[in-house]
Amino acid sequence: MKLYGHPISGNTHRAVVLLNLLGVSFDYHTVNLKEGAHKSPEFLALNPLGQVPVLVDGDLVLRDSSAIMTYLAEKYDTAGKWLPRDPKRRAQVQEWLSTAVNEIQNGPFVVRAIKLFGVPADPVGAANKAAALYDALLEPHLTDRDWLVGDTPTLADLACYSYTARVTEGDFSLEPYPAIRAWLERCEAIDGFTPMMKVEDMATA
Ligand SMILES: N[C@@H](CCC(=O)N[C@@H](CS)C(=O)NCC(=O)O)C(=O)O
Repeated sequence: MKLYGHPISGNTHRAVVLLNLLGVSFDYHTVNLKEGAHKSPEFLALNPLGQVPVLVDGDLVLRDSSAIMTYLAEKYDTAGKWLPRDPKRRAQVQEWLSTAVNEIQNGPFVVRAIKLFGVPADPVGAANKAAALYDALLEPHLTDRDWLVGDTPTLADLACYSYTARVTEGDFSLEPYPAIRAWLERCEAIDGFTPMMKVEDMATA
């Protein structure tokens, strides 16, 4: 199993955190985004979109963090701990996986990408999308529960964690969101949880 990714990519982090929680060994290949390695012919042959992460398992090539998480859970999480078998719970996890690659990608991800990588996008629009997501959905949802789905952490929490934890790197404050901040701390306390590298640590790595 090979994972192509980058240490400060939250989409990569989603895959890494799950691989480690499942105890799956894998070869990690850093794709140097700064030098444009993700647009090289070799990498585009793996993912024509030129994005990380990419998971390669034998002849299977997956180019989407949610698909990677679902695949890993289907293959290795035989007890259904991270991806519940119960249809209702499973659909609820799927709902958050969609939120991770839609609303989180369009809001918190973009907020951070503008600040860190100079991605050309509207900073006010992205911040408004992040605030709308947190105000209307995440903060109220977490006010009276510990985890996004059910009573234990699932793929839903792992998928939504990465860019929410690092949205502050885009100068977006989580101060108004006590329930979200408490949930992030609970995620970080999961036994075997792999922290996501901070940009400041990347600079000195
Ligand atoms: N839908 C993809 C999105 C992946 C993505 O946006 N990757 C970013 C890094 S976190 C990337 O490679 N960006 C480079 C580019 O788009 O040129 C997923 O969930 O894995």
